[in-house]
Amino acid sequence: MAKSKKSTKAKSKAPAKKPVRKVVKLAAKSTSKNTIKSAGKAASKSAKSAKPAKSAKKANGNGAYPKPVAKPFGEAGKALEGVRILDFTHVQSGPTCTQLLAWFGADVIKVERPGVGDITRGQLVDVKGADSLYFTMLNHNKRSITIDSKHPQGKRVLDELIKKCDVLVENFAPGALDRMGLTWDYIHKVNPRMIVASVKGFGPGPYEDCKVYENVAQCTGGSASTTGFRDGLPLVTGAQIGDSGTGLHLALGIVTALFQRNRTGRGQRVLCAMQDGVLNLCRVKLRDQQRLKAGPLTEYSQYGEGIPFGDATPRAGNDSGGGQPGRILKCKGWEDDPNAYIYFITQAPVWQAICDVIGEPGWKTDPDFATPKARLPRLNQIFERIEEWTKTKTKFEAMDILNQYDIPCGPILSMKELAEDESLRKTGTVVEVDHPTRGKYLTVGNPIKLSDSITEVKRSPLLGEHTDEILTDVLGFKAKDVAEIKNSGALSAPQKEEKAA
Ligand code: CAO
Repeated sequence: MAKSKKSTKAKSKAPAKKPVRKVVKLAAKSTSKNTIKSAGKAASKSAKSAKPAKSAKKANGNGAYPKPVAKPFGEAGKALEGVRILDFTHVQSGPTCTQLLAWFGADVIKVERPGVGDITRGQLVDVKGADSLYFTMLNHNKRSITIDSKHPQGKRVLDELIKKCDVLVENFAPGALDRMGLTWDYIHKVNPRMIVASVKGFGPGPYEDCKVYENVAQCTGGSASTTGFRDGLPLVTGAQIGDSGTGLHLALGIVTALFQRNRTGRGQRVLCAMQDGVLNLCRVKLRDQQRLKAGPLTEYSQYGEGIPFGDATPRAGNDSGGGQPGRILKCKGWEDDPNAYIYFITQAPVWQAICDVIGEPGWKTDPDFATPKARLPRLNQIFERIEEWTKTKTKFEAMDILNQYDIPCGPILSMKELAEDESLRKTGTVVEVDHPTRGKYLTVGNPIKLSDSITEVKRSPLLGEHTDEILTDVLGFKAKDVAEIKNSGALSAPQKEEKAA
């Protein structure tokens, strides 16, 4: 804020510059190691000084914390080390969740149908004979075991897994887990400490039995009705807020249930409905729904355009969802490059700097433009004028200039630009992984950085790659039992039809 005040004092022609902050390349300067080190120091400091008072201990019921380990940050094991996950997930929502848990150090055992596996292994295939990117990018750091969960010997293996795991995660269609005989009552009886976490399309109610995919959730969770332009169709977004968004919610639910289990000693069910997850992410649109009662939504473009509001939150194009008006504006080259645009926010504290940058110093004092309230009915005019300026700069030039004055903005980065961004590579947000059948590919690494639990992104497992080691090392089956289970056909693809033909 203090910095912004400085820039607002700038004289009309050339606003006072402060040292350039190259935000796009900023992350390149601070390597992940540096970030981790400093976060680590801060954490270690607070850990040393954090001696909770006796009453505080009682209040939150955590009991005594162990003495801080002496090992350097990042070398004391991973956050979820010791937690074992029975991963019954498929497609995107569930795998997003269990991948995160695996990155935090949980041993994630993915149970897949023999011969087929997670259906995404074979969807959108780009390298013949190799697991698809759809699969590999959602199943890092996991182990794979193939089990026919409806075969009696498969049930035998699953029972042992239930005893040995802490969490069962699934996103089958409603009722599928029960049809396998794995009801909550059954699981809870076999292992009372087991947490059973599920993604479903809907929570209890009229649609609870429906199968749901990403875009259905975006439509039923309020995202589609509020995305797009007022006079156009409802739109779905490219961000997978229904699938990956719900997976994120579920991961938090699981970690929270694990934390509570430390106190209660028992597991519980965790349910995330995709509709609920999307609605949670659309919270501000429900806010606006209620604000409609108090009058028009003045920060929406349609207010300035004199178009009356209906009885539901309208689509607002690229208007900013907050109290600071923003738009996507053309930059130099927009005629040929579909991503030559910048998001520009006319944040009130930097209004004077904006006026100077775009060459409209008179707007700083003009009563029609000087205050946020006065500007609201004139947003189209204002953004058209700003766009005249942004069209003279590339999106990166505009970003560099605007950042000197703390004017919030962001270039529209293409997937190509993100894939090639050096700073994202350095922080481990974009990672190159090697895979035995498909070779090298790029993936998104763990977006959540912990200073004491460093993520190493390991390739996804081949179908059934770890079946033997899980049967023997995790479940302790003797060679005789392994042979019996394998010979029963419970772990392999059925071949009867081929023989008959
Ligand atoms: N052994 C034996 N059978 C197995 C098995 C295994 N290892 N793994 C799965 N199956 C069976 C299931 O038991 C089920 O059989 P029944 O219906 O006969 O009991 C069958 O495979 C199909 O499971 P499904 O209904 O979950 O899969 P689907 O392809 O028909 O539906 C989806 C997919 C995603 C629509 C559905 O699972 C769903 O609605 N899930 C909840 C919401 C969700 O997560 N959606 C997001 C998916 S990501 O876009």
